[in-house]
Amino acid sequence: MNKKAALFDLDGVLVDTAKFHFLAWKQLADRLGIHFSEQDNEKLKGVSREESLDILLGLGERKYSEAEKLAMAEEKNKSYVKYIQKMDASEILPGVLQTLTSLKSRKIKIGLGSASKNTAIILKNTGLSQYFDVIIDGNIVCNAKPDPEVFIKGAEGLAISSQDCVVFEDSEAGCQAARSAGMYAVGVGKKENLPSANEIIANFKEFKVEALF
Ligand code: B16
Ligand code: MG
Repeated sequence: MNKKAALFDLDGVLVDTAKFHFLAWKQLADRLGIHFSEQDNEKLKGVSREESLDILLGLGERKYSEAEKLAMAEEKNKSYVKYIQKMDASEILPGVLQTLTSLKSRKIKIGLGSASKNTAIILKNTGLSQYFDVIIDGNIVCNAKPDPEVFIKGAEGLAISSQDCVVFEDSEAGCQAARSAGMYAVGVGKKENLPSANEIIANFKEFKVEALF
Protein backbone atom coordinates (compact mmCIF):
# COMPACT_ATOMS: atom_id res chain seq x y z
CA MET A 1 0.00 0.00 0.00
CA ASN A 2 3.00 2.30 0.44
CA LYS A 3 1.54 4.41 3.22
CA LYS A 4 3.79 7.25 4.42
CA ALA A 5 2.88 7.78 8.08
CA ALA A 6 1.72 5.79 11.09
CA LEU A 7 -0.42 7.38 13.80
CA PHE A 8 -0.66 5.45 17.05
CA ASP A 9 -3.23 5.67 19.78
CA LEU A 10 -1.54 5.32 23.20
CA ASP A 11 -3.72 3.60 25.80
CA GLY A 12 -4.40 0.01 24.78
CA VAL A 13 -2.23 0.17 21.64
CA LEU A 14 1.32 0.98 22.76
CA VAL A 15 0.89 0.39 26.48
CA ASP A 16 -1.58 -1.51 28.61
CA THR A 17 -2.99 1.35 30.67
CA ALA A 18 -6.62 0.17 30.33
CA LYS A 19 -6.12 -1.90 33.49
CA PHE A 20 -5.04 1.21 35.46
CA HIS A 21 -7.97 3.26 34.10
CA PHE A 22 -10.25 0.40 35.20
CA LEU A 23 -8.80 0.17 38.71
CA ALA A 24 -9.06 3.95 39.20
CA TRP A 25 -12.65 4.16 37.88
CA LYS A 26 -13.63 1.10 39.95
CA GLN A 27 -12.33 2.74 43.12
CA LEU A 28 -14.58 5.74 42.46
CA ALA A 29 -17.55 3.54 41.50
CA ASP A 30 -17.18 1.46 44.69
CA ARG A 31 -17.17 4.62 46.80
CA LEU A 32 -20.36 5.80 45.08
CA GLY A 33 -22.00 2.36 45.38
CA ILE A 34 -22.17 1.90 41.60
CA HIS A 35 -21.60 -1.56 40.13
CA PHE A 36 -18.81 -1.24 37.52
CA SER A 37 -17.45 -4.26 35.62
CA GLU A 38 -14.59 -4.82 33.17
CA GLN A 39 -17.27 -5.07 30.48
CA ASP A 40 -18.51 -1.57 31.44
CA ASN A 41 -14.90 -0.38 31.22
CA GLU A 42 -14.83 -1.35 27.50
CA LYS A 43 -17.22 1.56 26.81
CA LEU A 44 -14.71 4.04 28.27
CA LYS A 45 -11.82 3.10 25.96
CA GLY A 46 -10.72 6.03 23.80
CA VAL A 47 -13.38 8.24 25.39
CA SER A 48 -12.41 11.47 27.20
CA ARG A 49 -12.19 11.60 31.00
CA GLU A 50 -15.33 13.75 31.36
CA GLU A 51 -17.39 11.58 29.03
CA SER A 52 -16.11 8.44 30.77
CA LEU A 53 -17.36 9.83 34.09
CA ASP A 54 -20.79 10.53 32.59
CA ILE A 55 -20.99 6.93 31.33
CA LEU A 56 -19.98 5.58 34.75
CA LEU A 57 -22.48 7.80 36.61
CA GLY A 58 -25.17 6.73 34.13
CA LEU A 59 -24.86 3.21 35.58
CA GLY A 60 -26.11 4.56 38.92
CA GLU A 61 -29.31 6.30 40.00
CA ARG A 62 -28.21 9.72 41.28
CA LYS A 63 -27.58 12.96 39.44
CA TYR A 64 -24.57 15.08 40.42
CA SER A 65 -23.71 18.77 40.07
CA GLU A 66 -20.96 19.97 37.73
CA ALA A 67 -18.79 20.82 40.75
CA GLU A 68 -19.22 17.30 42.17
CA LYS A 69 -18.38 15.79 38.79
CA LEU A 70 -15.25 17.90 38.48
CA ALA A 71 -14.11 16.69 41.91
CA MET A 72 -14.82 13.06 40.93
CA ALA A 73 -12.84 13.36 37.68
CA GLU A 74 -9.93 14.76 39.70
CA GLU A 75 -10.25 11.99 42.28
CA LYS A 76 -10.12 9.33 39.55
CA ASN A 77 -7.18 11.01 37.85
CA LYS A 78 -5.21 11.18 41.11
CA SER A 79 -5.44 7.44 41.62
CA TYR A 80 -4.75 6.78 37.92
CA VAL A 81 -1.61 8.95 38.03
CA LYS A 82 -0.38 6.97 41.07
CA TYR A 83 -0.44 3.83 38.91
CA ILE A 84 1.20 5.32 35.82
CA GLN A 85 3.95 6.96 37.88
CA LYS A 86 5.22 3.43 38.54
CA MET A 87 5.19 2.39 34.87
CA ASP A 88 8.34 1.43 32.98
CA ALA A 89 9.35 -0.07 29.62
CA SER A 90 8.04 -3.49 30.69
CA GLU A 91 4.50 -2.12 30.20
CA ILE A 92 5.04 -1.65 26.45
CA LEU A 93 2.82 -4.13 24.64
CA PRO A 94 4.34 -7.09 22.73
CA GLY A 95 5.76 -6.33 19.26
CA VAL A 96 5.41 -2.54 19.65
CA LEU A 97 9.12 -1.70 19.88
CA GLN A 98 9.94 -3.92 16.88
CA THR A 99 7.19 -2.20 14.85
CA LEU A 100 8.37 1.31 15.78
CA THR A 101 12.00 0.42 15.00
CA SER A 102 11.06 -1.10 11.66
CA LEU A 103 8.99 1.98 10.70
CA LYS A 104 11.91 4.26 11.62
CA SER A 105 14.35 2.25 9.50
CA ARG A 106 11.96 2.62 6.53
CA LYS A 107 11.85 6.43 7.15
CA ILE A 108 8.10 6.30 7.83
CA LYS A 109 6.84 9.28 9.88
CA ILE A 110 5.42 8.34 13.27
CA GLY A 111 2.79 10.27 15.22
CA LEU A 112 0.85 9.81 18.44
CA GLY A 113 -2.89 10.58 18.65
CA SER A 114 -4.33 10.08 22.12
CA ALA A 115 -7.31 11.38 24.09
CA SER A 116 -5.25 11.22 27.27
CA LYS A 117 -4.04 14.28 29.17
CA ASN A 118 -1.42 12.06 30.84
CA THR A 119 0.49 11.24 27.67
CA ALA A 120 3.75 12.98 28.66
CA ILE A 121 4.30 11.00 31.85
CA ILE A 122 3.49 7.66 30.18
CA LEU A 123 5.83 8.31 27.24
CA LYS A 124 8.61 9.46 29.58
CA ASN A 125 8.34 6.52 31.99
CA THR A 126 8.26 3.93 29.21
CA GLY A 127 11.00 5.59 27.13
CA LEU A 128 8.71 5.78 24.08
CA SER A 129 8.99 9.57 23.45
CA GLN A 130 12.04 9.21 21.16
CA TYR A 131 10.06 7.43 18.43
CA PHE A 132 7.54 10.20 17.71
CA ASP A 133 7.80 12.98 15.13
CA VAL A 134 4.60 14.55 16.44
CA ILE A 135 2.55 14.10 19.62
CA ILE A 136 -1.12 15.15 19.70
CA ASP A 137 -2.95 14.46 22.96
CA GLY A 138 -5.92 15.46 25.11
CA ASN A 139 -4.20 18.70 26.10
CA ILE A 140 -4.15 19.85 22.47
CA VAL A 141 -7.44 18.67 20.95
CA CYS A 142 -10.85 20.28 21.56
CA ASN A 143 -13.05 17.51 20.14
CA ALA A 144 -12.81 13.97 21.51
CA LYS A 145 -12.84 10.82 19.34
CA PRO A 146 -14.91 9.84 17.28
CA ASP A 147 -14.22 13.38 16.04
CA PRO A 148 -11.24 13.12 13.63
CA GLU A 149 -9.46 16.22 15.03
CA VAL A 150 -6.70 14.32 16.86
CA PHE A 151 -5.61 12.42 13.72
CA ILE A 152 -6.07 15.36 11.34
CA LYS A 153 -3.77 17.43 13.58
CA GLY A 154 -1.32 14.50 13.65
CA ALA A 155 -1.19 14.30 9.84
CA GLU A 156 -0.80 18.08 9.61
CA GLY A 157 2.08 17.96 12.10
CA LEU A 158 3.81 15.35 9.94
CA ALA A 159 2.94 17.19 6.69
CA ILE A 160 1.51 13.96 5.23
CA SER A 161 -1.91 13.81 3.55
CA SER A 162 -4.68 11.86 5.29
CA GLN A 163 -4.95 9.13 2.67
CA ASP A 164 -1.28 8.27 3.23
CA CYS A 165 -1.77 7.72 6.98
CA VAL A 166 -2.46 4.51 8.86
CA VAL A 167 -4.04 4.75 12.32
CA PHE A 168 -3.61 2.04 14.96
CA GLU A 169 -6.50 2.05 17.44
CA ASP A 170 -7.97 -0.20 20.12
CA SER A 171 -11.28 1.67 20.45
CA GLU A 172 -14.27 1.82 18.12
CA ALA A 173 -14.49 5.61 18.67
CA GLY A 174 -10.86 5.89 17.54
CA CYS A 175 -11.41 3.73 14.43
CA GLN A 176 -14.39 5.93 13.51
CA ALA A 177 -12.21 9.03 14.01
CA ALA A 178 -9.56 7.57 11.68
CA ARG A 179 -12.09 6.70 8.98
CA SER A 180 -13.72 10.16 9.23
CA ALA A 181 -10.26 11.66 8.73
CA GLY A 182 -9.94 9.63 5.50
CA MET A 183 -7.25 7.35 6.95
CA TYR A 184 -6.75 3.58 6.97
CA ALA A 185 -7.71 2.13 10.37
CA VAL A 186 -5.98 -0.90 11.83
CA GLY A 187 -7.98 -2.11 14.84
CA VAL A 188 -5.91 -3.65 17.62
CA GLY A 189 -8.10 -6.14 19.43
CA LYS A 190 -11.21 -8.13 18.56
CA LYS A 191 -13.27 -7.70 15.38
CA GLU A 192 -16.57 -7.64 17.29
CA ASN A 193 -15.47 -4.60 19.33
CA LEU A 194 -14.06 -2.70 16.31
CA PRO A 195 -16.54 -2.83 13.40
CA SER A 196 -15.19 0.38 11.80
CA ALA A 197 -11.61 -0.88 11.39
CA ASN A 198 -10.35 -1.64 7.85
CA GLU A 199 -8.44 -4.59 9.26
CA ILE A 200 -7.79 -6.17 12.63
CA ILE A 201 -4.65 -7.38 14.36
CA ALA A 202 -4.71 -9.10 17.74
CA ASN A 203 -1.37 -7.49 18.66
CA PHE A 204 1.80 -6.10 17.04
CA LYS A 205 3.60 -9.44 17.13
CA GLU A 206 1.49 -10.46 14.15
CA PHE A 207 1.78 -7.13 12.27
CA LYS A 208 3.94 -7.03 9.13
CA VAL A 209 5.15 -3.46 8.47
CA GLU A 210 5.86 -4.23 4.79
CA ALA A 211 2.20 -5.05 4.15
CA LEU A 212 1.11 -1.41 4.55
CA PHE A 213 4.27 0.74 4.31
P1 B16 B 1 -6.88 10.73 30.74
P2 B16 B 1 -6.24 6.84 24.18
C1 B16 B 1 -7.77 7.44 26.27
O1 B16 B 1 -6.51 7.28 25.70
C2 B16 B 1 -8.22 6.22 27.03
O2 B16 B 1 -8.43 5.13 26.15
C3 B16 B 1 -9.49 6.51 27.76
O3 B16 B 1 -9.91 5.37 28.51
C4 B16 B 1 -9.28 7.72 28.69
O4 B16 B 1 -10.50 8.06 29.33
C5 B16 B 1 -8.78 8.91 27.86
O5 B16 B 1 -7.61 8.53 27.18
C6 B16 B 1 -8.48 10.11 28.71
O6 B16 B 1 -7.38 9.81 29.53
O7 B16 B 1 -7.90 10.63 31.83
O8 B16 B 1 -5.55 10.13 31.08
O9 B16 B 1 -6.74 12.13 30.21
O10 B16 B 1 -6.78 5.44 24.09
O11 B16 B 1 -6.93 7.83 23.29
O12 B16 B 1 -4.74 6.89 24.10
MG1 MG C 1 -6.87 3.52 23.17
